[in-house]
Amino acid sequence: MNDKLSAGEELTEDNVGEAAENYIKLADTDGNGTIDLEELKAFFAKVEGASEDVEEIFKSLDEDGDGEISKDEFAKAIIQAVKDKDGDKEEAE
Ligand SMILES: [Ca+2]
Ligand SMILES: [Ca+2]
Repeated sequence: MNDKLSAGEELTEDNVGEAAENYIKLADTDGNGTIDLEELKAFFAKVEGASEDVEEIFKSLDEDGDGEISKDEFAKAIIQAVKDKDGDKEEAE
């Protein structure tokens, strides 16, 4: 089992699927391969303390609104986050 999660590794659209899978494994306590709101809440509570925004974050991640964050949805969110980070340089416009 590969539970390595290297935070320093650069994420690209090629490897983001794998990264998303790793993150989902961390939060997916019932092991069904997707993250529901309760799992996300528990995950946030673990990594950065309880956040009131978890429901908002969940909604923004759950693009198709089925109440679960799939690997693909998570991957898109990671790509977006990486793009936002990279965008700092170009935000002059
Ligand atoms: Ca789950
Ligand atoms: Ca979904």
